[in-house]
Formats: sequence, C-alpha cells, structure tokens
Amino acid sequence: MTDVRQAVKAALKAQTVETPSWAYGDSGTRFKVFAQPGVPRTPREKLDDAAKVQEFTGVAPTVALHIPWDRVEDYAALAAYARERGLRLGTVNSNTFQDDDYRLGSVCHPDAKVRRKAVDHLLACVDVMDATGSRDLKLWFADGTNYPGQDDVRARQDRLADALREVYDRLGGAQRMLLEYKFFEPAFYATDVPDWGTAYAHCLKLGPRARVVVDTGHHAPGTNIEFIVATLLREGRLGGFDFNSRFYADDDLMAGAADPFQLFRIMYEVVRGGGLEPAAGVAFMLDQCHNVEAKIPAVIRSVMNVQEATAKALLVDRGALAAAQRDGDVLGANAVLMDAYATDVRPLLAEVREECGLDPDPLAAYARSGWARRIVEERVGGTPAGWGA
Ligand code: AOS
Ligand code: ZN
Repeated sequence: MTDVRQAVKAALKAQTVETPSWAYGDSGTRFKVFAQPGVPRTPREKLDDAAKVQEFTGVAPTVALHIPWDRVEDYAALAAYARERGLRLGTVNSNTFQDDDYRLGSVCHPDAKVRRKAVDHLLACVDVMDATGSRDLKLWFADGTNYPGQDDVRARQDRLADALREVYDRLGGAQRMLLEYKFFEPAFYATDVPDWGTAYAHCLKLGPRARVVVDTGHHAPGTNIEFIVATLLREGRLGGFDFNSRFYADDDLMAGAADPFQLFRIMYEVVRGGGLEPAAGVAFMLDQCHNVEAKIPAVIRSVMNVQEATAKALLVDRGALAAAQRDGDVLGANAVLMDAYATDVRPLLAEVREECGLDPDPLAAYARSGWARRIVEERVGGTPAGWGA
C-alpha cells in the first residue's frame, strides 16, 4: 500500500496543467461581458496572474497563448518575461473566427483569397511558436454552414485538408499540430470539424505530429467522452485536452464542476492508456472563461479539480478490476471503480503539496497572499484584456 501511495504521489507531482491566457481576462456570454476590477490589461499582466496559479498549485508552469489576443511586438521577450516568473509559454491558439472576412468560414471558405488569409495567419502562429519555444499549435475552426445547400460539404473538407497540409509542412521537427473538434457553434447545420473521427482522419493523413484535442465541452449531451479518449490514446493520436465543464453547450466553466465523475472516468482512461507518461505527449490544458466568479481562484480550483480526478483515477485498484472483469463480475468491477471515486483524495493532495514545499490549501494561500487586492489597486486605467482582437 505504501508503494502504491508513493507511486500515486509521484505521478501527481509530475502531472502539469496548462492554463489559458484568456481565462485571466474579461469574458462573458453573447449577452454580456461583465467587467471585473483588477483584470490584466496586457499579456504580461496575464502572465503575472498565471504565475500566482503556479505559485500556489505548483503544477501549472505553462500558459497557452491566443493570437491575436496576446499579440506583442517581441515574443521572445514575452517568453523571457514568463521565465522570470517561473513560467513557460505553452500552446499557441490561432484565431480565424473574429474577422468579417470569415463570415462564411476561414480555411474552408469558398473564396481562395479568404482561405489564403486564414492559412497565412496559421503560418504566422508557427512563427510565434518559433520565438516562444512552444511545442503545440492548437487549431480550432469556427468553420461550417448554417443551412443545407449553403456550401459543398465535401469541397470544404478538401479545402481544410489543403490548409492543414500547408501548415503541417511548415512545422519544425519538434512542433506538433493539435486539431480540436466541436459538434456545433457557431455553425448550426454542419461544422467542418465536428467530431473526433473527422479530426482523426485529417491527422492520420497529415502525419504523426498531428493529433486530436478533446475539449470536454464539445460533445452532444450523453456522449461517452472517455471512450473517445481511450480510442485516441490507443491510436497514439491524443494530443491533449481542453478541460472545462458543461451542462448544456460549450459552457467553458470550471473543469470538474458539473460532473466530477465524468472527469474521473476520463482520467481513468488516461491512466489506463499510459497517457500520464511524459512520452505519451498528452497536454492537459484548461479552456475556460470565468464570467461571474473571481478568475484566479477559479483557475486554481480548476487545476485542483483535475488533480483530484487524476488522484482518484490513479487509486483504482487495477489488479482487482482486471480480476473482476476476467470473472465477469459486473458488480465487483463497477465497485472497484466506485471505491476509487468515493475516496477523499484531498488529504493525499495536501501531503503532495507539502512535500513540494507548497501550502496544502492553494485557495486559502492565494486568499492570504493579498494578490487579489493588489491587482485591483494597481491595475487602474487602460483597457482590460478580453475577447476583442
Ligand atoms: C472554441 O470553442 C474552442 O474551445 C477553442 O479551444 C478556442 O480556440 C479557445 O476557446 C480559444 O479561443
Ligand atoms: Zn477548446
């Protein structure tokens, strides 16, 4: 038991969760963006906030960028700024959805000029990666159609394939392309990368450094996401996660908030499939927006929720599970999983944090730090960062 506990603790110390720069800025729904005091005005201030998440959790050393929301003159200088704060710049997210030219799509648009513009943006994102030292380019396309007959869905797949090929061929040897799928929104009839199968088919054609991203908010209700995770891991094509929580659509709320059991089931398949091993190359990222709650504590809470789900997944007695499965003991097998899920892992995680020289309670430590008050006092004037490009 002691050995198991040590192994679980070692795995928890090794897991990292990337936080998204946009989680620190103002955000909202299509109805209203509620401005919060103390919100960062610049990419550097977003990194200052991310550094607090890292300081109190110890497992969030990288920050995902979004271009153009995080556009700066000198990306190498931004990377140096991050390093000075104990951070690294992580995944680069492209944006081909906030320009009037993209009304009918970006890389799938019927007009070659618009497609060219979109691909040029993606290539520029790879230039950013070269300067920041980022490994992953994450592509999510808002492309799709609203009405039957609006465009030729097959031709759109061809255009998508051509664009992905050009960008993939531009990647450096250690860089990867992560293709994210989403079943609807903003297109409502047909989305051009609606599901893992479409993303996987494109990645297979492109080559081994193209992988699929599973955003937990991008499925129809009732979808068995852990099955998708198991399948992609088995095929060596799981690039990573955009974790968040959903009740209805792409709600982008705190990971593990609505359905911690689902997050546990996903993390169990990750553990089962070797996805926690660094060699598996699975990026654990958050893709969230905190519209009505305080942002930094919400990110800290989300990181902790991922850790708790991971800890429970690691505690599954795999030997007992395999035996029950072999014996056809349906209830016994289910009980093994449920026992792990029912375990209170908070004391274990507190121990892990103390062994890493951290406060056992990251949220309380953050609250005591005075950072929330300081940013409200100091970040006066300027334009709060947000979704505007
Ligand atoms: C959009 O729905 C996606 O989840 C993307 O991951 C998107 O790129 C991200 O929200 C940043 O724009
Ligand atoms: Zn996402």
